[in-house]
Amino acid sequence: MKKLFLGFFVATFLLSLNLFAENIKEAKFSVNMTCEGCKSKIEKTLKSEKGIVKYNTDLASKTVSVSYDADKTNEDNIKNSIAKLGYTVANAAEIKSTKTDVKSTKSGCSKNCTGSKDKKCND
Ligand SMILES: [Cu+2]
Repeated sequence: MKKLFLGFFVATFLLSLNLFAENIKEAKFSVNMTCEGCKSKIEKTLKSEKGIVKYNTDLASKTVSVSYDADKTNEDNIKNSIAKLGYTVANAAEIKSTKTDVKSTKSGCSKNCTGSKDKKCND
């Protein structure tokens, strides 16, 4: 009887470990991307970034939404990898509190960027 109880306990424990194996979190950033080129540049980086489960970049609202595995990466990592491309990145929450206007700042491809939504910047 004791063995059965122990077996049940171990099974429950293993099951719960499995359930919480993936610690998925969501983050939303405001990024000063200006054209399709910026968008694809950022998407390429997110694709190669480890721990990212899902991402969505929206040029119209200049936002990047990411779902990530919190055991493998964190918000700052993702933020930094976009910033490394030359963009200004702010958390959606930070924008509200500090009123950082990311949208009006120069973008990472501003040298070559056409500034047009439809035209690609040549980098
Ligand atoms: Cu661009």
